[in-house]
Amino acid sequence: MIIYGDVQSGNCYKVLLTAALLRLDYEWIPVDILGGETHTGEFLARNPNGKIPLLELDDGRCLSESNAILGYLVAGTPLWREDRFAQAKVMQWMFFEQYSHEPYIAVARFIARYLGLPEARRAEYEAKQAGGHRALGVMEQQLQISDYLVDDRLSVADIALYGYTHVAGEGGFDLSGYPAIQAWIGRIQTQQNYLPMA
Ligand SMILES: N[C@@H](CCC(=O)N[C@@H](CS)C(=O)NCC(=O)O)C(=O)O
Repeated sequence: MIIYGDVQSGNCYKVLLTAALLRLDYEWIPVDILGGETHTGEFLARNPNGKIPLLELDDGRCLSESNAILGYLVAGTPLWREDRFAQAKVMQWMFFEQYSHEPYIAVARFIARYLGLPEARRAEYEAKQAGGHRALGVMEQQLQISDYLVDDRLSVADIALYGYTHVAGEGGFDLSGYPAIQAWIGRIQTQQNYLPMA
């Protein structure tokens, strides 16, 4: 399979980390988002939404949306769950990631890290801080009662949230006030086959 992505992107890193933990083989094709490579005709034929990460299977079928790709990769592995309620809990955290976490933390990080915090986007960057801290607070509350987001075992929900949480500092989010999140980050980093972000 082929993974199209950018090594600085947390959404792409989620896919790379999942592939590493599961020891999956893949070809990596770097895509320059600032250079417009997600909007070429060739790329849009694979993902009409013009975004990475993108997974292309050996038979040519394509899958976009990082968390859908994660779901595809972990099916039938210990990173998914057997129990119906636990499966729904995993999805709950993955939807939370896309609606209540990523739009704040990933976007603030994008403005700071990719764009160099230009004055024209400073107000937007600052407006992202409250929502990001709110999301971190929700995670902190859960991680004070369980080692991982769903039960006491790593699942794909942890990978989905880890992608941008562990680099939240690059978006201006100080994690020192979130001890349970810091401990959880440490637990993920000591997993067998862990792959650090490039
Ligand atoms: N919800 C999508 C978000 C994907 C996304 O925003 N990708 C960014 C990079 S992190 C991108 O491709 N940006 C280029 C563009 O929008 O043109 C996912 O989780 O995969």
